[in-house]
Amino acid sequence: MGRRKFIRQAIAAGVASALVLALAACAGGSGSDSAKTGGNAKIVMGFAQVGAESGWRTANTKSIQEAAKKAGIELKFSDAQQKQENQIKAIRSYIQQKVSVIGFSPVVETGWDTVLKEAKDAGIPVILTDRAVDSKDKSLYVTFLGSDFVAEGQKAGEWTVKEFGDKPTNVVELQGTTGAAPAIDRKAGFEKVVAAKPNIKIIASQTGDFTRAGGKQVMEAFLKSNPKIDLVYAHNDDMGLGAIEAIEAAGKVPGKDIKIVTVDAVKDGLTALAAGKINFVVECNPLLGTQLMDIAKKVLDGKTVPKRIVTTETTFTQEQAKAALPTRQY
Ligand code: GYE
Repeated sequence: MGRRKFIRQAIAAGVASALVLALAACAGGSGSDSAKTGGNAKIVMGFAQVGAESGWRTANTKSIQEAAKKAGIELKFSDAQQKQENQIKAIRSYIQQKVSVIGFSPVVETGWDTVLKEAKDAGIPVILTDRAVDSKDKSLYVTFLGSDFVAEGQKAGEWTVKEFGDKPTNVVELQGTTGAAPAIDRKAGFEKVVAAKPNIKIIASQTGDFTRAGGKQVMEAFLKSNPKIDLVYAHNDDMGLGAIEAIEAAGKVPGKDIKIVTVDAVKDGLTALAAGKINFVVECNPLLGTQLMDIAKKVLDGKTVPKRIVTTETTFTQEQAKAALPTRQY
């Protein structure tokens, strides 16, 4: 090969490989931190949390903060006080700050398409955790990490059917936040199971907003207008604990005169279960932090992650609560 030809070829090869490198950088560009920064910049996660409404939420927030620290991820955290408009503002501010990735637990299921599209257009991947959105366009988020809330409702329903058999049973339901995925799904799961038993009737159902105060207030009203209540189905422990206060104030014995089944299995809930004031608890695991950080790293590395990652969970009887409490983390 002549010298000139060799040089020409070498230049062409050099140009081609530079092009490949540039293309690779562009391809990873939509949200890829390493592509944007040359591979060694710190990951910044903006996390739009629901609020601080329950023991579950407190444990979830702690898990996310601790896991971010461990993973070396810088966390920008916002508490929306259970208000959708606050979460939308938080997400917009994360987009403006050009965070690497957004973690998000949507307070309600509907109304997110516009802001999620803004994140997508800015090339920032969104990871849903804990609660889901009902967006038709699944490309608006990378994955949804969290529990199967319908299954949780079904477990509460199955226990109810076993516990009450063919006895005429009046159930009052304390729903979670109106429009929230766990409120919608826990209601549907429970109803699906008890529908097969005409002796079990849901005689009243109202939201207590997932808070202890809300559960207490709604239970007070239920007690006033319903002389015969056999079971409280509370969508979370905190509302169940509020109901206990209302039942005791009305001169009745929770766990005996009126039975209680709840969801979450936080320490306070399991303590009431072990004390016989609650009768059965379905677990919902709030410790999602480590998995969330792992997913964020994978996504920013350009790896694919499953569209849905379901948390594994169990249930607790009074005896099982006693055994679990000494080592319970949350
Ligand atoms: O059950 C409740 C919290 O979204 C699974 O939110 C979560 C729920 C949890 O307020 O305690």
